[in-house]
Amino acid sequence: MALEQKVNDFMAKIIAKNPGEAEFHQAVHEVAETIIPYMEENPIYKENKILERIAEPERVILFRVPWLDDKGEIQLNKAYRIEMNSAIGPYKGGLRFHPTVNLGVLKFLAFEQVLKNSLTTLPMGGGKGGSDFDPKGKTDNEVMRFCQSFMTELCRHIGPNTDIPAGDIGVGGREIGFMYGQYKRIRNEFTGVLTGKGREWGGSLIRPEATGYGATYFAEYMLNTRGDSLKGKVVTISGSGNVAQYACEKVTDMGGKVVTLSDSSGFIHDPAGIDAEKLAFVMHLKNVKRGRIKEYADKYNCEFHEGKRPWGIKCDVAMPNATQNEVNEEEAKTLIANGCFVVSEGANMPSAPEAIEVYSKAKILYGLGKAANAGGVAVSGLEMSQNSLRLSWTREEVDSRLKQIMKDIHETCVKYGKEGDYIDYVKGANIGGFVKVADAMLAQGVV
Ligand code: NDP
Ligand code: 2IT
Repeated sequence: MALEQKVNDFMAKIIAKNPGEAEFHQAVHEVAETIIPYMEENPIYKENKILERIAEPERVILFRVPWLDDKGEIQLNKAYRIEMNSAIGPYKGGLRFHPTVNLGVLKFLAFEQVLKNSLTTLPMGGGKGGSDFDPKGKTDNEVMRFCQSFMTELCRHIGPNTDIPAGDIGVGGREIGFMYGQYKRIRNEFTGVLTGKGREWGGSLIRPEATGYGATYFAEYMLNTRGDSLKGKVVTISGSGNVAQYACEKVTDMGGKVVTLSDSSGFIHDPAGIDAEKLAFVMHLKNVKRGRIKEYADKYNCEFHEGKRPWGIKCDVAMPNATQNEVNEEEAKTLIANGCFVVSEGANMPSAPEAIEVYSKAKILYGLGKAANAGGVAVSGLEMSQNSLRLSWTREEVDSRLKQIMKDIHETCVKYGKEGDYIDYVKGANIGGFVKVADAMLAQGVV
């Protein structure tokens, strides 16, 4: 049977078993395309149905979250925790609070997380969770009451050696604080059950920065393979949240020029570059005032493109740092036509399959999310280590470990993805992440 047919047959079963979960199908398909050929050469994985097993969560927890808004009215949200795979460590992965959250979205994220965590070199299994709660427009008190109600149920299922959640879209320091307080109150224990904690109460230095810094280091390592670097490069970034902010900071530190940022209302284009002072404005606007990116354009007198994404702006490097499927085929073609030759994904699955096809035909340096954005969860792993040691490392210590991990991930991609002069990072990351989990599952029997 031709390989394509094998992938199609495998996907037909996944689709039948998980109806309506489009993002989950998309994530599994991308992995199946590289792992099915690999299993032809390594039949032990096929005989042991490893791919089928890793595409089925070990456990899914679904619960309701009732809470009272400021008017005293009852509000109700749906919430989930997907415990995807614990072959190489406890379940680990973020929580997303966004109105688009549903089972399929969280299963795609949990599936990606298993392979990503394996790539980090640290002993972490994969999970993901969240709720369709929208923090936008809510008061701090409403967010607190929601987080407390959410954790009142979630706390039965997680633990520092079982399942360790963290942040993702809509979950930052404020939400982690409220959830940690409630966990501690119910369980009467001060442990490393969440990562992304504040530095005074068990958090790690560099965790807030880690995803954006890591995706930037990954771009640099990709450029190094062509004897090049970020110095002097024009960079477009989407998003203006946690990942986008620290990517912007690191790119600028490394000599690049960031010319765009966005939110769900549109993007700003600042040809002069978003320097440290302008970024401080963005951080205050987004993290404290919780305002819209358009205010940047008003303040610095540059263009705001309402309802648009930044991929039409000429750049050398693109960093999609907002959300899934935010670069489509047309946008990928435009990027390439404008000379972009590096894509480093801070977001999870931001490029549609057709966009990936375009990158791979053009043979650009394409660092997919599960490799390029693994720095966030890697430093979460380092936060867990520090919590277990009851010590905290310096900024320099954590940053140098982060850099080394991103370098190791890059090397794993090269090891499994090198084809002549070209490095297929999709193939490299998928196989590199898969092998460790698959071997652990083989060793642990039919579980
Ligand atoms: P934040 O909530 O801090 O920021 C998200 C940003 O993306 C905001 O600017 C938001 O705009 C924009 N955005 C979100 N959803 C959409 C949408 N549907 N359409 C357009 N814009 C959107 O999240 P993070 O920065 O933490 O996460 C960004 C991405 O990075 C996600 O894909 C996440 O999974 C991934 N990631 C995060 C890690 C972390 O450690 N935080 C680790 C690894 C990956 P608006 O405010 O208007 O909604
Ligand atoms: O997608 C991700 O890797 C994250 N949101 C971070 C997960 C974590 O546990 O730090």
